Amino acid sequence: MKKASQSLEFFPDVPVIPYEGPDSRNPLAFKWYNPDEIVEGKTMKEHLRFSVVYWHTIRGIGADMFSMTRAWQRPWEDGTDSLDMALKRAGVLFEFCQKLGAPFYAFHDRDVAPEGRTLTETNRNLDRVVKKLKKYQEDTGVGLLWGTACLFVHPRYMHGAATSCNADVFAHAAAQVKKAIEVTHELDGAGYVFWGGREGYSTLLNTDMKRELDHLGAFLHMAVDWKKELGFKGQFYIEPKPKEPTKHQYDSDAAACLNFLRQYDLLDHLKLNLETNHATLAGHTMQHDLEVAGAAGALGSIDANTGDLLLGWDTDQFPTDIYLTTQIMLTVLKYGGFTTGGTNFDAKCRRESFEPVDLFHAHIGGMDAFARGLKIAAKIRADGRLADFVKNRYASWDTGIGKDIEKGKVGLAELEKHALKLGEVKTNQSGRQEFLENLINEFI
Ligand code: XLS
Ligand code: NI
Ligand code: NI
Repeated sequence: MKKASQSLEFFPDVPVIPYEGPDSRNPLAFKWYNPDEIVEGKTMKEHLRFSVVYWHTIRGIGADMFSMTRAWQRPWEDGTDSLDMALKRAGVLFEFCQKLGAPFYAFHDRDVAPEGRTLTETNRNLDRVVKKLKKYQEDTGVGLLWGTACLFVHPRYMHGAATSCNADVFAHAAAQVKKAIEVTHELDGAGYVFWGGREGYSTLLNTDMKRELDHLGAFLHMAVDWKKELGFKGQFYIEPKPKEPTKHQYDSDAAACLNFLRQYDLLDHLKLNLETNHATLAGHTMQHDLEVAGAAGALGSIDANTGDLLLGWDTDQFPTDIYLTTQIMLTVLKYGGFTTGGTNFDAKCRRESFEPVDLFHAHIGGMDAFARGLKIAAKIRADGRLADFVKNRYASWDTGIGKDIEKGKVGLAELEKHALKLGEVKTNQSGRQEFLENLINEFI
């Protein structure tokens, strides 16, 4: 990333955000995120790969289920969805990323450019904006973490896109994804995300689930083929979510996605983009889904947000819980860290936080929370007691019969012989959950 500009255009009252350390009382400074600080041999910036989302941060209006009226002050908006406005907004995104020191952004095709009357006109609009985004990327050094296609806002997708009951809708979605992959390639995106916005159902009474899943599998294969033909080297991801907008989304959690990918022979082509609040809506912790993905070699990227357990829907709040970020970073580090992926703030301010400066407070808080989580996780790993405990807990698998089982050397008959000889089995040592919970708190 190039040196940040102190541009006064869109956020005139906000300077380039400095790192001032934990004692600072400046709300527009980082207390923990120190981009060049080395943790486990890499800079924080390389570890965390922060990304700002176009949809909430640039296009959000503070809407909720009870009001679609703009609540948020964005002085640069002219109240239209024109191409000129779209071109101007690109400048807002890059000034924001530069002042924040976020090296990446992410977008849906329809976030950056307006739909036209026809697909041809829509694609032309997109090309115009993409040209501008490319220029800004070159000027600022801010890069694209991933692109995606919005297959859930337009009413044509009410029954789904790749899982629509209507083949023409499937074709329209395919055309849209083809173009979205092309522009992501043009912008040198590190990845491309498939989130099944309306791929699911409201009632099984009108749904042929098997047929819909087959179509989704075919759709993703077409995308994989197109990626090859295009020479796009970025990583494909699938993003699990159990519900919203449909009652039951097909990509419900990490395990369901992996099973789907395996069933349709797509496992080599897609990793997972895991979102914290989607995992909790599925009844899991984020760390659970990260472990499921990591164990399958499919931990790709994260959408960093958090939910509100009292509300129980996709509130997309900025993450501030250090315990949560510590757990996330423990698993991310365990599986070798991000390569193409990053920490993407798929998060939005509350409706009441309506001033532009709130966007800075929100992202600074999220970045500091992750920086702390990273440092704490690295300390826990360096200390080694947690890892040693887990290793010892499984010690019986490192020698003797355990080793033979893992090596596939024995079957039921040999194990019966072993068990009969033993008579009774000694239990393992205590699981010591409380001791381990206290140990984690030593570092927080
Ligand atoms: C919605 C999803 C969405 C994806 C991108 O809940 O999180 O924002 O990340 O389409
Ligand atoms: Ni997301
Ligand atoms: Ni979400």
